[in-house]
Order: sequence, then C-alpha cells, then structure tokens
Amino acid sequence: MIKLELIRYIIHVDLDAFFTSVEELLDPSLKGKPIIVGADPKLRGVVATASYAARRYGVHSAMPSRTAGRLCPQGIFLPVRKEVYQEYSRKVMAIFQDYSPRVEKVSIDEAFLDVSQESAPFSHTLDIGHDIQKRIRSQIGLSCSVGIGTNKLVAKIASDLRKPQGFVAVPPGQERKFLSPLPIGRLWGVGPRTESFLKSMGIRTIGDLSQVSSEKLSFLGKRGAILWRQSQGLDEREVEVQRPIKSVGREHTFNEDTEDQKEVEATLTSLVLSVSDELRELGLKGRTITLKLRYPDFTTHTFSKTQDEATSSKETIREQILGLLHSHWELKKLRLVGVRVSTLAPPA
Ligand code: TTP
Ligand code: MG
Repeated sequence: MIKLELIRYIIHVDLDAFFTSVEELLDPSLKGKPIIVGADPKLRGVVATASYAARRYGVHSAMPSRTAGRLCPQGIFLPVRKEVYQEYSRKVMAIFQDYSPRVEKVSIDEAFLDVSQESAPFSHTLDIGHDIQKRIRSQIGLSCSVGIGTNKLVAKIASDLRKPQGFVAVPPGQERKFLSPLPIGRLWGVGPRTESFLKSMGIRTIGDLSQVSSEKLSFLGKRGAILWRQSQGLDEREVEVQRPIKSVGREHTFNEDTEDQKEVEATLTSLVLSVSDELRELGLKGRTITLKLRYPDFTTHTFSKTQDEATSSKETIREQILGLLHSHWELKKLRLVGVRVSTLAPPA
C-alpha cells in the first residue's frame, strides 16, 4: 500500500529590526534615523539591535556599545524596554493564531506556523503569508519578513534572505535548487569554526555540501549527517506548539544542609532575582508566591500567599518569600529551598 505523505507548509515570520522598529512606532520622529537600542555607549554593555539606518555604519546586535558609538557617532542610543517589546510581541503572536493553532514562538520576534492542510494548494499558503505581513503592518504598524517552505529549515532561511519586508516562498520540490547557491554558514549548526573547516575542504555553498558523500562528513559526528540532510533540503523537525506557562520557579539544593539564617535568606534572594528576571523576559506577572522548604529527611513543605495584584517585582516577591520563611521555618537544617510564582497573567 502506498502511504501518501501530506506535504507540510511552514511559514516563518521574523520582525524587522524589532526593538528599534517599536521605538520608531512610539516616536515617529525617530523614523529612518540611526537608532541603536542597548547599553549606553559610555558604559560597558552591548547593542541589542540597530535600525537599518544604523546598520549602514556597521553597527549590529551583540557589538559592544562603545564600538557602536565610534562607528556611528550620530547614533541615537536608547535603553532596552523589554516589557514594551513583549507587549508588541504578544500582539503579533495573537495574529498568527488566526491562521493556525500550530504556532511555535521561537523568540520575542519570530515564529513558525504550520499551515498544512490536506488538499490545500501552495498558493493558499502564499495568501496566508501575504495576509499576515499586511496585517502586522496595518494593525500593529510593524514590518516583518516572511519565508515559506515545506520545512522549518527552508522557511527560516527564506525569511532572512530579503530582509527587511522580505517575502520569499520556495515551492515544494524546489528546496535543493533554492539552497544550492547559498553559503554553508546559513545552515543550522554551522558556526564560524565548522564553516572554516568545511571551506578548507573546498565546501563553500550548500550545493557544494550536497555533492560530497555523507561519509566525508563523519568527522562531524551526528551533526555531519544532519548537515548533509539539510544540504539536500531535508528537515523533519516539527513545529512545536508550546503549552502555556503556568508558573515560574527556581530551587537550590545546598552543598551541605544548613540552618544558617543568613545563608538561607541570601539563597532565597538570589532565587527571587532569577524568577523575577524570567517573569520579565516572558512578559508575565503572578499573584501567587510559593516558598518551598525541604528538610534533610526529604520531607517537603510548601507555603503560599496569593495577592490581589500580580507582580514581577523583585522587592515584592522577596518580601513575601522572606515573610513566609519567617512564619514557617522551624529553624532546623534545610536541604533545599525553592521560590515559585504562579497564577500568571500578562501585565495589564
Ligand atoms: P533579530 O530578529 O535577530 O534582529 P532584529 O529583529 O533586530 O533585526 P532583523 O531585521 O535582522 O530580524 O532579534 C530580535 C530582537 O532580539 C532584536 O530586535 C533585539 C533582540 N536581540 C538582542 O537583544 N540581542 C541579540 O544579540 C540579538 C541577535 C537580538
Ligand atoms: Mg527580527
């Protein structure tokens, strides 16, 4: 019996110069100017992103801000406003839900959508891609690039190819032809080291890589086989839908059981800091704060407090956690402590 495989249609969307585009949206006088979001150029720290106008001076993400300041003295430096960008990110992700329940958010500004449908033609996927690009522009005011293909690899490379406002669609069967002229550095898992290694073997393009026998790449181990498959335009990875996050927590097991109050409090404080950071990263706040205490015999107790107002503030969470500690800890030796924030909601 012949098993008919459903052709997958995957769309990858990535916002253009995301952080700076949000800043331009909120202050239109910045439009078209060399904006750099990140650390102050007088201080240590790096560039988060640069507008396309600033990129012309050679400024890019992860570059020290000082270097960016030298390359682009007229650059407008702005601090990172993660919570503001999270809000825009959520608006964009909400649009995707109208086209498919199979959406994988990859980072704050990019996602894969699996829009495969039995018997739907390729042109239908193109319509969806155009529609998404138009709606992100007209309803939110942001620009994005869209890539379409039969797998994640092709869709991701396609979206990056003609930025900004790119739209690149690779029809089924054209994967190899599309990838062939591109440099190997575009493949997943090819960092600068692997790239120079492959170049020393005379392999520069993905097409070159597709011509070598897969055994020749065995020095790369498992990765070699994956790379070779990628060069053939093959990639089976599924679009992975995330389940909504219910809580954010951190735990610490002491190297040695302790009843030193200072040590316990300091450990809880550091757990609170990383929980708070993660909540901010995710753009979430929570109402329930839970302290976990585990004693050396593994008996474990959790104590919670639910407040009316959701928070991600370090100070508030720390105050609640230490309050719970002081009311419930029997001042006996502890093996582990934990902090968790739940009953989550995006900030109003
Ligand atoms: P990217 O999509 O990599 O970059 P971008 O959206 O700014 O530009 P492009 O048009 O090339 O897609 O990353 C999305 C956001 O993530 C970016 O606006 C800022 C942030 N970011 C960092 O904070 N540090 C980094 O090193 C990178 C790469 C991104
Ligand atoms: Mg982007």
